[in-house]
Amino acid sequence: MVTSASTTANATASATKGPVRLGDIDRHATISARDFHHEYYKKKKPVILGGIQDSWKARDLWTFDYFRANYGATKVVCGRQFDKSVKTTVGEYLDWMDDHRAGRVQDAHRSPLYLEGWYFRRQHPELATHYSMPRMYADDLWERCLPRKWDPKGTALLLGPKGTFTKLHWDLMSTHSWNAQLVGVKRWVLISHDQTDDVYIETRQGPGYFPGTDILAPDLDKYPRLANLRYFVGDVHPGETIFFPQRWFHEVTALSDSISLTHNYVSANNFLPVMGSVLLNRLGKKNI
Ligand SMILES: O=C(O)CCC(=O)C(=O)O
Ligand SMILES: [Fe+2]
Repeated sequence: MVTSASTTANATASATKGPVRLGDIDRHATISARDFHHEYYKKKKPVILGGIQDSWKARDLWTFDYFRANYGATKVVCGRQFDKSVKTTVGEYLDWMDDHRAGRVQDAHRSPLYLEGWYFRRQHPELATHYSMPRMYADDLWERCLPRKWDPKGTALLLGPKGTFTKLHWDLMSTHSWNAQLVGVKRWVLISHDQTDDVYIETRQGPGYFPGTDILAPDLDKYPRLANLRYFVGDVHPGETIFFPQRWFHEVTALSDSISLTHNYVSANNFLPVMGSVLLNRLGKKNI
């Protein structure tokens, strides 16, 4: 059962000028594959789902301590969105998180240093056995049919402290996505692709952060078109998984220390756009 309405502009749509909150992202404690297919997949509508992780080993196993004890020496790159990226190891990053928590480091950026892309599948394939592809997305054509070397690097772990921020963007190559929240809570802001004209190109799919483009705190003098945007919002809690279809813009803030798992995928209803993007990429064209 849907526990929150999502389509009507609510009364909180402020009198003050700025992006308008349309409502909450739909949320279900559980959902049948059939209902998911009809209500969300076919309509290309985002939703937050419980239940998906219930049978996952990762659900209890994946903690900061577990990653420190077992993967401390693994090389990773942090902080890709902001300034220059930092090469480190999982263990060093977690030590940095401890220092950050204790107030021993100063952060000059909009987001604390963020391990936002630990592409673990090649390095540590056993981690991929700790979860299973959600049954609703069983037609993941990328996983099933396409050459592994074309993998768009769409599967990653994200670890970070409270306050990490991912700027508004849409995901690579017109893929659909799911993002499973294992530890901590994240606030997601979602904007439909039919508003693309009012989203500045800087924030589509590319590196770099542009101060003033935050949807929850926009600089409307610098980015006036942001005032036209209509967004949905939802907090994703441990054990919940958010699904969002191709080309939905999203901005994400960690409300507490967080571990999440992201996966981009291809299915029948986005296969052609993804293939178009793959082709453009292989021809060396930017596809944002
Ligand atoms: O969790 C975040 O900070 C961003 C996640 C994201 O953009 C994604 O999963 O596509
Ligand atoms: Fe994303």
